[in-house]
Amino acid sequence: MIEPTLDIHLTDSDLDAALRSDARTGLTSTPKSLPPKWFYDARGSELFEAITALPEYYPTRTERALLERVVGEIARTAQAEVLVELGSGSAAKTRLLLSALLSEGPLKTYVPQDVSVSALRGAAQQVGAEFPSLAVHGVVSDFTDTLHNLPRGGRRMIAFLGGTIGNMVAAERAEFLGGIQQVLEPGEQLLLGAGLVTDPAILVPAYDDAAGVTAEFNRNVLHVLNSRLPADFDPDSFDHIAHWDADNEWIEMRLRATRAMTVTVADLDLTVDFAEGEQMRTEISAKFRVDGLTAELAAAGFDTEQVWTDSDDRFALVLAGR
Ligand code: AVJ
Repeated sequence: MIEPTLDIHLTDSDLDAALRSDARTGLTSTPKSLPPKWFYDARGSELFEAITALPEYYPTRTERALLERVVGEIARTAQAEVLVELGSGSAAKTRLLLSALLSEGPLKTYVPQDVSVSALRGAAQQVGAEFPSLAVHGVVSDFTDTLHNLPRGGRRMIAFLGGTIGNMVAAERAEFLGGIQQVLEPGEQLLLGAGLVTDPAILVPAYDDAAGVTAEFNRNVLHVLNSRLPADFDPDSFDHIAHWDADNEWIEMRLRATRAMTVTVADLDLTVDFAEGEQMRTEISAKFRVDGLTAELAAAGFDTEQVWTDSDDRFALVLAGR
């Protein structure tokens, strides 16, 4: 096994500063909002893992089944020497991609990128043990602003899976895709996983499950603020809302104050008033149409090479070249 390396471009104090800035901006805006990236402390990541196993939450298993079906084709087309995985999440997807890229092509290096050092150490350990011929080069960074920190050299494929692109509004996606396009060399590729617009009767329960796991995941952002700022939110006084916004074609998650409250955020010297019934946005999860997705990729300078969708047209994998 080749000893894994880890580049750290984002420290705990950078993350702390970002949390403070996001909390101040979001809690003093009208309407209030918080960015979804702060869901994912250890408990939030566990809750998300639990979500992916819920009967109502189809995206993860749909993407995984689709990837299983087409990963050989992707690997033969891509002929990647380096797999860069942005926001490297589930080990199951990674394993599928790595073994296909190894058996169908010249893969030599795996570059997982994440904001969490511990997640990356875990990934490096697992992948190193299972694929001893691969060099693992972890990158701790925020994928939205540190693309230029990705290692160069060797034909790369950048994978951005899971539908996380849906957490960005159109302008953010344009900037993000444009940034990826700029760091890629001609002939390198992006593999993008994105949720598709589907029946709201399927979509809404996926974000509002009967067991209440998504509600707890949503409220977890308040626990994160409580422990890290610290703040004194009473998470149980907020209801979970999952709303399908048909105009924007996104699911919007919100927290709704069930009573009037004043919240104190000690480190920010901030007190925040919530009216009874006030709603705070915590996430958008945009869903796409294949035409729209390829148009956004084209606008960012990508050439869509192939699009695969599942048989219910709920999820798409897109291979795009620079
Ligand atoms: C991990 C961002 C893809 O938007 O579906 C799951 C997060 N939010 N349930 C998504 C999430 C509520 C998820 N992503």
